[in-house]
Amino acid sequence: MPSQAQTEVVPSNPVQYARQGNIGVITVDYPPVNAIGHGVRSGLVAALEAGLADDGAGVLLIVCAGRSFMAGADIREFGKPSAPPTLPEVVARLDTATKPVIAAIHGTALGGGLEVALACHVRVALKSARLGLPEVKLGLLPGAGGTQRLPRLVGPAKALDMILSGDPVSAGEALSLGLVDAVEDGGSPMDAGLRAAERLLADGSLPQPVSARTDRIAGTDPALFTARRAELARGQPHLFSPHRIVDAVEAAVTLPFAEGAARERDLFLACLDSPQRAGLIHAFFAEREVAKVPGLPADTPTRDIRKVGVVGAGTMGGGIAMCFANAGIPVVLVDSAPEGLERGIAAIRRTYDATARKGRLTAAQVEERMALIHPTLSYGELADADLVVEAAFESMEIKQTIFRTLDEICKPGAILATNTSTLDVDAIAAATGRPQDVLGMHFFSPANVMRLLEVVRGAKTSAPVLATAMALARRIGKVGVAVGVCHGFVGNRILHQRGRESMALVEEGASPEQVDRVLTEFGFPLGHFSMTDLAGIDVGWRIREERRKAGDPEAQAPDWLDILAERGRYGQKTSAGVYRYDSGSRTPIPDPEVTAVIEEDRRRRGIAPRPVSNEEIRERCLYAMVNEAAKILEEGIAARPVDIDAIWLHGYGFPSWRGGLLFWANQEGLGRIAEAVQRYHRGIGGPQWHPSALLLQCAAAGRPIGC
Ligand code: 3H9
Repeated sequence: MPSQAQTEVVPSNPVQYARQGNIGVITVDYPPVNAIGHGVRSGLVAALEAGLADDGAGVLLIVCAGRSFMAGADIREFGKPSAPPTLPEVVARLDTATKPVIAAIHGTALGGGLEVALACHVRVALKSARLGLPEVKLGLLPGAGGTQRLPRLVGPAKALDMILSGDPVSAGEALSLGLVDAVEDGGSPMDAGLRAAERLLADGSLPQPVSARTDRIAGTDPALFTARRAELARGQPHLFSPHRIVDAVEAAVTLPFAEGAARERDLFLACLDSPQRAGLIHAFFAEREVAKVPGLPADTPTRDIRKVGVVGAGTMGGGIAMCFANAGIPVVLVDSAPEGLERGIAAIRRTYDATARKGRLTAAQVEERMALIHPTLSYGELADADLVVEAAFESMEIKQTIFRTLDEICKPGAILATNTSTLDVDAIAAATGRPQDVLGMHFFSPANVMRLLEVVRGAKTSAPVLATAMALARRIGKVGVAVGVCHGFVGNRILHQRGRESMALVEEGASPEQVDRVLTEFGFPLGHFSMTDLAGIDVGWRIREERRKAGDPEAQAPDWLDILAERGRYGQKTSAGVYRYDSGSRTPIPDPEVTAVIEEDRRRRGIAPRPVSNEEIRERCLYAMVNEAAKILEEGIAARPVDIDAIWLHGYGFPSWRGGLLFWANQEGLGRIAEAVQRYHRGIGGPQWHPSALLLQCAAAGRPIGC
């Protein structure tokens, strides 16, 4: 998904060579993040040759313009034919340079960017810089010497930690690890680099390539690799590249440098060819693409959000308040019940304290964040809020009453958002005299953790209000996806399909654990029934009970899940739900009591159980989701397939290496999916299996959905 913006701003020559005194300066200037595309690679080689040929230059310095050092290879080039020089050729040229080369790092030095720095002879970094090899997150491994040079600097165990997690380290940590030679507090990268160059010139040092070092890798215990392989087999059995990373780092300690580098190249190319690379790179761009809402120009004015109100101090409201406090935005948290408010604040503190215990927040940070959340029983304190997010009980009557109150109290121009997951945002907006300022902000539980935010655009929501919510999503670290109004919006509407099929499959003869196994083998972190236990069976049961008591003609008769809830089996919180749990454990254990409840339910309904194949489970759970997703596109509730992909990646644990629901569907084959959907429509029937016209059209035309 090439970015038009980036291609337009490419300078004609992204790498320049110039001399300052007797220091040859190579400047990379390729906005926005100095990604190492073909122009940068050839520019680096040309500038290096110029520097080496320049008799006036005793030392060479690589420095980057803009906000960052090189953020890696240009991801947009992967999967296309690559023009020489390759990045491994560039770093090989640096490694053997006859003059010392220094890398001066600011912002982020990631992937191929860090590999360029590793091939230099000296590295200096600004204190604010971050350094890492995130290739694993794209289904790759560092393919320009990173797996060979990093272990030589920081030792193989730490190198494996860094490369397998893909997480960057701070400049301070890089210094203590030996990854950089000096860290400078403040100033420009150019100044830091020039100072390092002066020191080298004064010492008369010769180039000392990292590739020649063996002190940190000598005598490595082979058990290190056995242990890492076992960990991966347990924790990440689906993933391709982590296993190749262990092979590559092992090669660094067992083979001479040149052979290790050749092995790394082979392993990198295998990763490059893998479908997981394509899926993960799609997921990378999807996260960024959803921010660009079709029909909403990038220069749409946004409103200032300096103070936020949250109505409702329950689990959702508390989590939402934390999202804003975490981003430094003051929050007024309103609840009408004093005990509800107290419980809500206590829960927020417990969550922050738990984070602090894990070392992810300091005690001072906990207090700062708590101080940003102001609890109150008075709606009046929302008068000067720039945005209010309502997170009250899921009832139209209650929400409309709240919105009428907010309309009276809140200042003109304040944005009023509802966190409803099922109700009609337009009907809520109609309770106010300012529907243009109303929209949905649908957070996912736990709101302070889950990255997805469905931004629900009502029929009358104005463009600046939508643009503000999208920008705010990014500011609070969420992936905001604009969607339209319908029951369940995009994510839950699709989830409902999987849920319905999972239940039906069990009624027909599958066991909950068989359904869950198929889904976890597909790559979901949890199966449908484990997820139900985590969310709590009682939530849905209470809603269904209310409907039944109210005589709702559409209310369904109690199913086996309802019977479990009636018995007090609410899920993990009661250590028993669809599964049972040993106290303090989250591991689901199949329970004969549940099997008996299911069997009794089948008898009551007159269903003779039959063997259900894993293939049928896979098709019915996943293809029903794809069919619904296609209908959502047809209706324009989601604008693009990439929006649905991002929603399922960030809200529901869709395996990122499969790229997203529709990216995967295209790989799976729309023809195959359409054929199965039609087959189930004939066999099972029901509106849910009614084939989407878009799905049929794309399948018939042999084109992917969205093209
Ligand atoms: C690699 O290096 C392989 C080598 O080992 C071996 C090769 C042989 N390429 O994220 P942002 C775009 S693999 C192309 O919004 P931020 C991005 O799409 C690479 N484009 O900014 C966006 O475009 P747009 C290893 C890239 O400040 C714009 O830049 N490196 C690349 O929040 C701004 O990005 C990585 O995996 C790229 N490498 O975060 C690093 N990077 O404006 C991936 C960014 O059109 N990048 N773009 O939407 C990142 O983690 C973040 O972008 C970064 C900046 C932290 C750098």
